[in-house]
Amino acid sequence: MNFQNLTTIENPETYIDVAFKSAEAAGASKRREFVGKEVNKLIRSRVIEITKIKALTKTAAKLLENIVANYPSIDGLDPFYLALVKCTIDYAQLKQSLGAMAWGAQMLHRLGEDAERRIRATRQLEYVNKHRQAFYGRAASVFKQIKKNLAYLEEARKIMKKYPPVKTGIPTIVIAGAPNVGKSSLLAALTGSAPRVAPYPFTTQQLMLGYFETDSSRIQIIDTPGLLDRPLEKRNPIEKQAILALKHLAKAIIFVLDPTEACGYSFQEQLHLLAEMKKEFQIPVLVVANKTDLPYEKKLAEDTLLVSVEKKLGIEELKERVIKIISA
Ligand SMILES: Nc1nc2c(ncn2[C@@H]2O[C@H](COP(=O)(O)OP(=O)(O)OP(=O)(O)O)[C@@H](O)[C@H]2O)c(=O)[nH]1
Ligand SMILES: [Mg+2]
Repeated sequence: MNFQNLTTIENPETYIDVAFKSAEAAGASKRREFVGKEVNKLIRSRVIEITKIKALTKTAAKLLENIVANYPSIDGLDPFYLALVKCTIDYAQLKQSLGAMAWGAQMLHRLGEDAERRIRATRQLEYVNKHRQAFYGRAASVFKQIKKNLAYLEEARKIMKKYPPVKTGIPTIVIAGAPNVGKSSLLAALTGSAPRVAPYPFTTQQLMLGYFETDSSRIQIIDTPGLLDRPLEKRNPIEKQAILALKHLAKAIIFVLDPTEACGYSFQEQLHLLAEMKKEFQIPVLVVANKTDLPYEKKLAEDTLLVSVEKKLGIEELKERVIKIISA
């Protein structure tokens, strides 16, 4: 899903301005058609004002309809993005705001038809202009009534623009683990992408993506913010994003341990987090012990793969294990 290219939602005044300008332009061009022609004043005025009304209705309604059309169709979203929307945006308000755009467009059409009918019915020249003017006022008021909704759609757009451009259709592995254990370093080593790496916890503040090719496919690796061992309801929004990726995208987890405890979290704590993850997500877990270039005393389970991102040890072996899981 492409959230990055959503177009800016403007304030009502901007839309009113665009719509009114198009109405005036259409009116002026219609007026020119009458130059030098002998036409009854009432008829001429009717034609010109109705032209303006139609132009305004069409432009204004189209502006609102386009907002809805350009917005991702929320119900059709992939489960990961739907969950992300629900966790970062007020879903009910979003739906209501999109509904308000449809309401506005419909309202404009109805008001336009109504004004046109009145103008056709009147026999008095001065009423033609009055009806058109009243229509202008009502059309502007429609936009003012949806001011809050426009503002909310713009707010939501700004949030969605920052969503990670995750690909939902390709095999995906999620790197997880306690803070500062070397997850981002590992992503870089596996995929050549360049996430921020720093010697302190919580460096990664959003999902980071990388890819590597195998003979037959492309594999997506997602690096996540460091997780603390705590219940889901206590997790912050960034941790929740990581959980969503694990739940909806991951075919397997690479769980990174730091047996040297240089990360600042005890090995015991890390193992507890690992156990929790295994319980919560019923997918294969590849356990990796990183920083093995440094001394450590902790005993590791037999199936733990020893790596050192720093010394580029064990990376190829890890890639092979990833490919094996993906093709299983
Ligand atoms: N000695 C050693 N240090 C490493 C190794 N891998 C990563 N580091 C260091 O560990 C620190 C944390 O690395 P990151 O890759 O940022 O760790 P992270 O798990 O992504 O951290 P958060 O995003 O904060 O959770 C950095 O200072 C790295 O240079 C390794 O194999 N050996
Ligand atoms: Mg990181």
